[in-house]
Amino acid sequence: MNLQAYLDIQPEIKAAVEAGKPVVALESTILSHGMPYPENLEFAAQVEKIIRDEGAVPATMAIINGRMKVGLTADELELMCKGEGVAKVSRRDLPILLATGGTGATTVATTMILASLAGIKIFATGGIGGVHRGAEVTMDISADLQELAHTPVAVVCAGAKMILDIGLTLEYLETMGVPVLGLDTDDFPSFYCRSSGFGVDYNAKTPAEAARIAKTKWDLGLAGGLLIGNPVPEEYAMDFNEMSAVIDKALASAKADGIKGKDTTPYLLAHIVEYTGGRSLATNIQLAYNNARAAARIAVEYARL
Ligand code: PSU
Ligand code: MN
Repeated sequence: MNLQAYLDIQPEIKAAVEAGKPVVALESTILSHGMPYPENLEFAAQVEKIIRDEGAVPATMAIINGRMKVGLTADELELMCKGEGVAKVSRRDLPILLATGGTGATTVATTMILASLAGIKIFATGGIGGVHRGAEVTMDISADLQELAHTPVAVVCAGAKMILDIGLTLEYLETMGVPVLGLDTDDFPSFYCRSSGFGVDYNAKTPAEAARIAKTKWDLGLAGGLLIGNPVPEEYAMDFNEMSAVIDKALASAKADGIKGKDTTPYLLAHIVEYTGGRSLATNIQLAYNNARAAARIAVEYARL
């Protein structure tokens, strides 16, 4: 396969990967379809800075004019943040976008694919997609979970939002053989809140321990990734009961508006921001910074192994 026909890796990132230096992958759907403009511009720059301050190289992913981009220029980041004409690209969409010269933002699933092609093992995001509530009827299960089953990347997240059925999401990951670690926590976090009522498989006390578990999985030749839950810092966490009510309201609104498929997650995210008067956006930004920092520390430890 001639990957160069499809893939552009920024020279700094390529050199870091080749030298075994720490690199952290970042997604762009969080920018184009998960956060409003212009708040996402400042966020995109800051998240990259946090990773650099920890001694790792950031690699934000996107599809631009039919090419897979590992690492974006300032102009390309702005294009993703403005989000005009920017598709949401999951695994199924990738060949279509590349063959037709399209432009799109990468989800967790697609970011894992690009990271894996570029040799990047650690990825920071906000929250992952999962089994949606009511999936027993809609069959709406994010492709992110299958990607975790197959693609060797460790994903650092603040858990999953309660827009999902977190219990079923964790069952699905168990079936697919994906280790779910907590970073210094026994509880799987629920994005805005530090716990979800569900536990993790193992509480990794330090970034070094998380890195060692990831390396061990891949040394064994076990396919797929790992999920690392990193709770939002206490001072930015939101009230569990308040968020449960907000999410129920957003879900009811989505149902009334007939929202389905790939539009569901962006619709719910936008309505949650609206219903909380923007407070949820501040939490979202802070938890993603926290994940970038943790992922960079894990990448630094992984590079030492
Ligand atoms: N969940 C969030 N914020 C996000 C997403 C999910 O709390 O921004 C984005 C991620 O890019 C994730 C995608 O991979 O939505 C999942 O979409 P879907 O449920 O359509 O698979
Ligand atoms: Mn879906």
